[in-house]
Order: sequence, then C-alpha cells, then structure tokens
Amino acid sequence: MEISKDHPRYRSLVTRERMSELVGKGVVASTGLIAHGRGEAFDYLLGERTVPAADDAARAAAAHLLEARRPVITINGNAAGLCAEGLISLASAIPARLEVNLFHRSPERIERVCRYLEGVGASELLGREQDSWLEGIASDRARCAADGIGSADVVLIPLEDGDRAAALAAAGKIVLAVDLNPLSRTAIAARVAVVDELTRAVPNIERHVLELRDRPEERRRLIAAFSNERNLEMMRKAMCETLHPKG
Ligand code: PTJ
Repeated sequence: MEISKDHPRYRSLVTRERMSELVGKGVVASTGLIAHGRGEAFDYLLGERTVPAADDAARAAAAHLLEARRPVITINGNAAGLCAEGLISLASAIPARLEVNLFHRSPERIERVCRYLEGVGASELLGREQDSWLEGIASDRARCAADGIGSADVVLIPLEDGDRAAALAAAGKIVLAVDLNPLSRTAIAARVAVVDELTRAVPNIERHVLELRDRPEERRRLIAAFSNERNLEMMRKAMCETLHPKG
C-alpha cells in the first residue's frame, strides 16, 4: 500500500503495513497484530512519547542489565518485527545474549524469526535448541535454551505474555519488561517494567547502558531506589492526565 508521508499517522501506518507483511512471512503471529493494536491504544494514552517515569524505569533496567552476570534478551515475533536492529544493538552494548522464544511456537516459526534476525545482523542467536524448561508453565511454552534463559540471572522480555513473566520471576530471575500496558500481569510480575513503546524504549535503555557503564555505584543506588509498584502507579497517572488534562 502507498502511504503518503504527509499523513498525520504516517509512522503508525508504515509500522502496521510492515507488521502485516511479516505475518505473511510467518515472522509475526497473526494474533501479534491484535497485541500491536492494544499497544497502540495505550501509547495514545501516553501521548506517544517517553514520559519521565518511563525514562526512570529504562535507567533502572539498564542498571540491572549491566549488573547482571548472565543477561539475556528474549525476542518474539512482534519484537523482531518492530525493533530487530535496536535489540541487536542493545545486546551488543551490554553485552547480553539474544534468545528467540515464542508464545505461538513451532520449529518452522522459530527458524523464520531466527533467519529474519540474522538477515539484519544478529549472530550467535539462541533459541533453535530448546533444551531447558521453566517450572510453572504447563505447555511447551516452558521450553527455553539452557545457555540462555535457562541459566540467566536477568532477563529482558519485550512484549511478553503474563504467564511466562511470572514463571521467570518465580524461577528467581530478575525480570525486566517492556510493555505499554501498566495493568498487564507482565508489568506487575516484573522487577522493572518499562511502560513505553518498544522502538522508543530500546534505544533509550541503550543510552542509559552507555551512560552507566562506568558508574557501578550509581547503578546499585538506582536499583535499590526503584519500586516497580510506585513506577506503575506514576505511569497510570500519566495516562489519566492525558485523558483529563489540567487547566
Ligand atoms: O511471536 P509470539 O508467538 O511470541 O507472540 C507474541 C505476542 C506479542 C503475540 C504474544 O506474546 C502475546 O499475545 O502477547 P500479549 O499477551 O498480547 O501481550 C503483549 C503486550 O505488549 C500487551 O500488553 C501490549 O499492550 C504490549 N505491546 C504491544 N505493542 C507494543 C507493546 N508494548 C510496547 N511496545 C509496543 N510496540
């Protein structure tokens, strides 16, 4: 479809077109478009910008990623379709492993998502071999890579489903989420939920990683001071303020 650059929703329309094409290629799940639409609705409530509380969460997430012994970033179809290059760049800045881990999984789809990521520069991807299990999930969605999620201490999960976020937390991992829905089970289960649109959140986390790299004391101070509950409350307030502007 031809989209005019003058259209006020140009960026959103181009992203929708790309996500829809990637459904055709088997990278994005068909229900991924529904998840994307839900994300867009929450982003409207944020004014489609990174609000200060989301930036605080991004900085706390960066601090955790740098303090981790074995940090892993998981990638599903939506995350690949929206932000493949950004996630690859973030992983190399930390450095962290990248693991493809899908909700709607089949060996063919895992292969397609891996190839898509490799096509835009990913190397040493985990996820083709799923030789470990997460306790607390009663389906093959519990499967993960022993060298990745299985042995990670800190896991960044963009756009994850609530069951797996809770299972990762129950397995003793520090869960960092990027999810525009501040009411989601994922956001609530996370140690740090960054309530921001993925393509804004990922480069922002990377910026904080670069700033905090040589500042271990500040990292530990940020981690100790961060309350996910309080941050989610601020994010809900930010959304209410868009709905009911003062003055
Ligand atoms: O590729 P698969 O098979 O692993 O499937 C991926 C999806 C996303 C379909 C699957 O994990 C799923 O169904 O997720 P949920 O439970 O719909 O949750 C997705 C969450 O991401 C929702 O809370 C959305 O609000 C949020 N979200 C959607 N788009 C964005 C977003 N958050 C940040 N940035 C976005 N662009």
